Amino acid sequence: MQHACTSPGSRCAPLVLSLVREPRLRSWSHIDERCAGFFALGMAKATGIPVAVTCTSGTAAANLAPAVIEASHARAPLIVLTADRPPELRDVGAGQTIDQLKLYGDAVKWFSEVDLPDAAAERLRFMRTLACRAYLTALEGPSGPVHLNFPLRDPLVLDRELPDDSTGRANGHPFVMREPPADPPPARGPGPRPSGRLLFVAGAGTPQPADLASYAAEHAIPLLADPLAGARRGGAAVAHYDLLLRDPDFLARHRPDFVFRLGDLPTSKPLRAWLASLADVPQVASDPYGTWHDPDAVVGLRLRGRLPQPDELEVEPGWLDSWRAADATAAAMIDAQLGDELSEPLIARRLVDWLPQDARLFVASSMPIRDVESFLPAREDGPRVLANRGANGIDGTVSAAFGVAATGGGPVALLIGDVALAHDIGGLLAARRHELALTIVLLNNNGGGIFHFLPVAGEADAFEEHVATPHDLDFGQAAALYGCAYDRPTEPEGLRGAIERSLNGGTTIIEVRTDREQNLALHRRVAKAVAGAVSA
Ligand SMILES: Cc1ncc(C[n+]2csc(CCOP(=O)(O)OP(=O)(O)O)c2C)c(N)n1
Ligand SMILES: [Mg+2]
Repeated sequence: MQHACTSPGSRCAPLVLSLVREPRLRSWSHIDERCAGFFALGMAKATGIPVAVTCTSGTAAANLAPAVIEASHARAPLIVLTADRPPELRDVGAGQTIDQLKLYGDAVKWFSEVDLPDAAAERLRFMRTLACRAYLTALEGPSGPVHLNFPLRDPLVLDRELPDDSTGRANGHPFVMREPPADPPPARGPGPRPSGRLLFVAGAGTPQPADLASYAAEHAIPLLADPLAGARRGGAAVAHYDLLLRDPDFLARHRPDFVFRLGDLPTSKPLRAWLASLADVPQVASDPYGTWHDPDAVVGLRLRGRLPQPDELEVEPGWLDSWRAADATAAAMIDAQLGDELSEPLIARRLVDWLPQDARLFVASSMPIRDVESFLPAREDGPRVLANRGANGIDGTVSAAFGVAATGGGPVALLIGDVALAHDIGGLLAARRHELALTIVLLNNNGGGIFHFLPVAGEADAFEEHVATPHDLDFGQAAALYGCAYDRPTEPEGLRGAIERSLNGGTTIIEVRTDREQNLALHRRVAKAVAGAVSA
């Protein structure tokens, strides 16, 4: 373990002090437990290594729930350490006491009510074993959150010396070590022989995405990869499937014979609807964790994360060329339609060009993640894309992005809408308290632009106030309150310059104002132009 997040309180002092005084851990202090949870989540997603998060008793523990739920859906390893009152102080009117047993329900892989600890040798062995078990459980299988609840009695600080503890292993080794999980067997076995028009669909959690991209290119199999898969690259990548698959003509001419799905399902609605309509086409899902992403019940074979063996494949000649030609046409139409005016799709398309190779891009739910999926071109390398797409929440996004920044490595950019930023505005506190740098590109359309794409937009009496929720916030003031720099470019070159300046250090909010209605119209124009050009 490398990182822990703390939040203040009296009951949690023994946990906080233990974490903070452990020299092998870096502890990050947070005021708001919801922010602490998402910050820890961002670190866990970026590193894949379990991160501890601790808090005091009562509603503090409930505030960790959103991050725990996202960690569960996104397979991120979190170790949640909640402080609690001891049994004699539960349900008797003692302050700040709620029922914390199994507080997060099935969202955690494991819950343990920790015994009131004393320092006898056998209790210390139990405690060390418990710690190793929590770590390994969070990490292994599919990764995910675990919850340890600690009843703690006053005085909550040491009132005498700790006895000598000689239970540790030599050389600081873990108390319990476990053999790493074995590789899955080769992906042969039952099911149809893949041949003809093969297709790869890859989402978050795709194992070895670079290998997949080269494999797809080598065997001429179109690869439809969500940017979260890390596989939108190489000679087989089809970047603009979200737009291509809106055209019935294109669908009719590109019916596959065999679909091979890796990782989670991508977000794209047209892609999901299309896969659902291919109920009679053999579909294989390959996922090392056995995650069940099949809302339309069309998958007929599940593999454990491997690709088909090369000698099994027979791919129809010209099949990939047809996809790639359509993708190139789509790209040209997108660029022609977007022109050089600052718009939400243009930023989703070009933001990565303005970031260094080693940057990481965190993308908020709502239109940012959808636009990145639709418009981000295929590229050989470039920023890793991260998001909270396990449970698709707009909450905790700022904190999660700061958590990614806290793990070191290259710079981190966050592409976020105004409602999502307002939701986690307190997350900005991490910039100053932890001196973290984050380039926040804020798409401010004063409300939830996504809802204009949905039928609810027609419910005129309630739509604007209760669904779109305009707030008229002045984010420059938020930047000032939290000690962030602030910029408001109005054209692409200005945005590029602002990003470049921001990358020199510190946290900057770079606000781009857009209009929800115009954004809807622009998306429709692009989709229509792409469909027209591809049909032609
Ligand atoms: C925690 C949570 N609450 C509510 C929602 C529903 N929701 C989805 S998108 C959205 C609006 C987001 O607006 P904004 O961040 O400005 O992005 P835009 O739609 O404008 O791109 C809301 C409220 C959600 N996904 N998560
Ligand atoms: Mg918005």
